[in-house]
Amino acid sequence: MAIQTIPTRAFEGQRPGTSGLRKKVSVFMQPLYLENFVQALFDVLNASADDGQGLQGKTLVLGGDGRYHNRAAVQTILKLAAANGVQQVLLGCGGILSTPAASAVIRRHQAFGGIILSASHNPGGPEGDFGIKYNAGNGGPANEALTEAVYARTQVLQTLRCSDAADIAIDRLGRQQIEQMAVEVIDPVADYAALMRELFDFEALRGLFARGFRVRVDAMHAVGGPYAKAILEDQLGAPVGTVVNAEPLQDFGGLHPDPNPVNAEDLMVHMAAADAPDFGAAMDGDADRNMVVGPNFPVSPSDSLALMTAHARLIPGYRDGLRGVARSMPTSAAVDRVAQALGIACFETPTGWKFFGNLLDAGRATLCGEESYGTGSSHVREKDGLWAILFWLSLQAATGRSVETLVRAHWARFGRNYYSRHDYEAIPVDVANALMRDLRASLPDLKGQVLGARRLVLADDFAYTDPIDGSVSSGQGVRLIFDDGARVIFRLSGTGTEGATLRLYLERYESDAAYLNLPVQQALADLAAFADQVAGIRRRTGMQQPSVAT
Ligand code: VG1
Ligand code: CO
Repeated sequence: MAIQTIPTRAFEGQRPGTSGLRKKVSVFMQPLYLENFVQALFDVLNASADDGQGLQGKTLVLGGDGRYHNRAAVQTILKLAAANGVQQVLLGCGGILSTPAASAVIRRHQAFGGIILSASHNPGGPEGDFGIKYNAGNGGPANEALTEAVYARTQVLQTLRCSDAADIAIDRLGRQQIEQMAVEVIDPVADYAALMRELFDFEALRGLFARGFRVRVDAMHAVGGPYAKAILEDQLGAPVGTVVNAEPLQDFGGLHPDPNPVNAEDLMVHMAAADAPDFGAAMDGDADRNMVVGPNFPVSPSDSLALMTAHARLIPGYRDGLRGVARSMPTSAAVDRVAQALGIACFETPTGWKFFGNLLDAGRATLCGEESYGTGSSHVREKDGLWAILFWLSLQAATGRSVETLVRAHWARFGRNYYSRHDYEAIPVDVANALMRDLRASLPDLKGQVLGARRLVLADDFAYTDPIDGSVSSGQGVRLIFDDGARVIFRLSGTGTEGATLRLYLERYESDAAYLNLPVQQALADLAAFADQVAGIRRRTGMQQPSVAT
């Protein structure tokens, strides 16, 4: 074994997006592409550790969602880590760690940080996507200052340091060695499951299953399967087969591991059947997202966050109440009303979990959520799909009420925020950029416009000042807000790998009991038409309707 110095070169486009660096597998498989990014990361970490020791003496966590290229990438990263001073790596067995589990492992072992290999909800396989992101010692996604520093370094880097050691056995638990670095292969589920036992009343959940409560969790052949099986079937006594598509596959079995009613179609079919289970849920590629569904009754992620907030005290881990809540800007304001009723703070952040980290670390927020099927809490620093599933199961166990009854009672008390996201996918980058540029330029003229009975009172580009460290993130999405609270939001996705994706978010509030049950798209049709009128979506993209509307 020896440490080699290898010449490298700058690659285009190594700037991380909303959640790490995501590219086609073929891009990641170019010689030195992954190496270049990881060496840049290690250079930045070596220069920035508070104790002046860089990665010397430090522990990193490593694992991924098991998609195509995961195993090879793990071996490469280990050899780079060994040559860059890392003392120890905690590696999920088989190279596997769900995103929330990686966060849990970093926190429980007080690691310096961790590398997560995932393109999350993006399709996998040789033709699909791969991704990598760095999480800091709090278990959460690196902040923008760090990801920008890594990007800058990728552009000037000239050499890599890498061990020429043989591959290690990543499927064998226990300790191995590369150069001076120890690799501890750990059970990917154990720490996470222990954390869930601390938060939830497992006895009560066992009772729920013992009484015959029927659940269908669709793991979409992604990394959540082993976690859901271990906790629901092995530890809580749910019947074998409760978790379906449970075996992680490198291409997710050709499914699109993005849990929404469109992509999780099979689950929706089962939940609409006459003999539907009592509760259904799905998770995404790296198991940080969740969709929850009652019989014939999908729950919007924004409503889910609001409901969890309203009932949190029923869960042992949140018995003492919540310090505050946070939602991303495009997420509906349903949770805001609950926070107000509870007398707790509600923060509005840009899209992406990294913006919740400081609020969670400072104890200012306990629950966080995004409209994109993500909810989580201070137990880790990522959103957490299985945690959300256990939360909803616990609510049903504690109240004896169904999903639909819980949600309808919530609307009756707080009113309903009709909500939908329209995605226009794979549009040419220049078309998308021109649309956003022209929209931004037109903002001063939009204020005061009238749509039916409502008037536009705010038209701006969202900027966020982090209340903890004062950092400013601007250009986070165009907001058009009406006097009745209705909102139309535009932003471009930062996780896609093909062209650009325009996300249009529509929301309006309804408190009249006679109008709580409208079809969602119908309830938002005038706002969608307004959005098209001001931004020229159909004219510019040539698309008559969104690729996906959820
Ligand atoms: C999307 C979602 C965002 C989420 C991000 C990562 O980002 O909108 O809410 O945090 O994906 O989720 P964008 O930039 O494409 O809108 V995951 O589960 O893909 O890590
Ligand atoms: Co994800």
